[in-house]
Amino acid sequence: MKRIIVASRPIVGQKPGTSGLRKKVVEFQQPHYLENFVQSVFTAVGPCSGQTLVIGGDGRYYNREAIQIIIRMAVANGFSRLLVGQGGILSTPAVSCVIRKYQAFGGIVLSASHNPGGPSEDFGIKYNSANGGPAPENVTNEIYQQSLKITEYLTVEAEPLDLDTLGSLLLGDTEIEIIDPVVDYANLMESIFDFPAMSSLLTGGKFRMCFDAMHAVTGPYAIEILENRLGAPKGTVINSIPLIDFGGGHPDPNQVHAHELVSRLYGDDAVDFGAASDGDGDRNMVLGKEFYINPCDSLAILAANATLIPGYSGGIAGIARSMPTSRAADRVADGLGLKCYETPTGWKFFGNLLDAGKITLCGEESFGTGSDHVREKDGLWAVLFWLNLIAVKQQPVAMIVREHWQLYGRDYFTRHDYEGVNSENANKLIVRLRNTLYDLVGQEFAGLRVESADDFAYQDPVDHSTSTTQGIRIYLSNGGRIVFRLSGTGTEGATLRVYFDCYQDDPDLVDQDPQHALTNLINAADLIADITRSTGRSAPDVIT
Ligand code: VG1
Ligand code: CO
Repeated sequence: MKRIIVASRPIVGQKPGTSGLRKKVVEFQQPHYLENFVQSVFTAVGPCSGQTLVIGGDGRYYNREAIQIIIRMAVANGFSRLLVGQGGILSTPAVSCVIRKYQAFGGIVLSASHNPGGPSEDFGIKYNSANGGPAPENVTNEIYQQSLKITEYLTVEAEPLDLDTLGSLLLGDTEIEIIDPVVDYANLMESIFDFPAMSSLLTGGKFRMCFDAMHAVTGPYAIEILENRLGAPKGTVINSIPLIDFGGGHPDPNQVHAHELVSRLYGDDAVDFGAASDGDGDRNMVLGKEFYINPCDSLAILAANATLIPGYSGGIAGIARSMPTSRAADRVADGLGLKCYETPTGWKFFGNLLDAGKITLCGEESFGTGSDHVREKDGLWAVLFWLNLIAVKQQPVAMIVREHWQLYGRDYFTRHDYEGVNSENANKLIVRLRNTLYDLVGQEFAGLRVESADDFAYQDPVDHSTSTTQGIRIYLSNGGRIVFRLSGTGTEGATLRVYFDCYQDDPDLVDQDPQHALTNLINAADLIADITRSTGRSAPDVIT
């Protein structure tokens, strides 16, 4: 095995976004592209010699090739041990679990999450730190700085390794272990939830569920946990085989993209509970019979009922939600006498709060929910939490949610996405809003007066680092809120996200369609930001 130093030059545009670096596959396949980024990571977080690194991905196109490249570079950079998921597979929460369990130095996750996969689709890479969580902003900034001044990278000459056979091999002085991608994660789930109670629910004959793995990474995890360990009938997990192009689908667990699952929740033969996860297994959507649970409500309900779950029976320390997420969780925190933190979008902002023990549960409106069991959002964990809750409460999903609304009131929520918008126009829209924020206050739009408006800035309560320009917030006279921000995960043009939420505490008015309940906010947003004209779209591409 020969160690080689390859001369290279900076490549523009390697700035990590909301969740790592995401680009089209062809961009990653350019000479030195992946290598430059990986070397920038190792240089930024190093020295790496003698350390353990976890490597895995969601199985999408280019996953295996990228893993071979990263293994060779990790060896050349001095790591003494690599833990690689069999077949190159490790879900995002499983990487987090494995890093923590084996006290690794860090991990590399290969995924573009919910973005489609395939030769002309998306790829991504993300670095996770020793706490198992996405690298915080100071680290991602340093990685970017390194990418701007790189002159060479280190690798070794070696044949591609067999990623499919479990066991250990040596490359130079580095021990490479091909690990079972599922077992550590499944054991962790079994330590948190009441598996006997959930198993009785799933095998009792009265309750049926369907889990849609969307041909992405959660298939093997869901089969092992739901069908093998909990005894749910074979076929409970659909689309369970990870495919490099996700079967041509869009592995985003919402009602638009998980339409096969949604159809199983309707009609005469509807199942009682449905769930789906995304490309890399960190998102979740949960559904009851003919009933959709908004992720903001899900977080609030899990928090309100946490003590019913063995892993949280001693109570929770606090809650956090991303800023655009509705304020439903805040009401539960209030009721429990706990603090609810409001963070910028992206899981990396929860890391310090979790590490410091300030929060136990956290979530985002974008189908992300999690707890201090790992440092990533965790799709299957959320599904198992709901199953455990149903097993204890012995109530249908819809009843659990409606009872919650009766008790706390309902925070109506919806998000409108305008995808693939001209970047210049999208940026202009945000800048225009930012520059006119103070003039907006007092003005009326669609019958609602603007009470206050700001551009969200966050100071981390633990390390006091600040993050500015995290989204424009506009508070209206009906108690409603509109948030505007641009996506940091897309690979084509810009995606404008507009978030709406409004509280309703009249028990007779908590069962409306959110699009209806939020109509005046939606109309106000168009007037405030001139969305139709700026995007050239008469309606959003995706509504969640
Ligand atoms: C989106 C979501 C954000 C989430 C991020 C990563 O980011 O809005 O809440 O944390 O995706 O999720 P953005 O910048 O596009 O709005 V995942 O499942 O892609 O790791
Ligand atoms: Co994801």
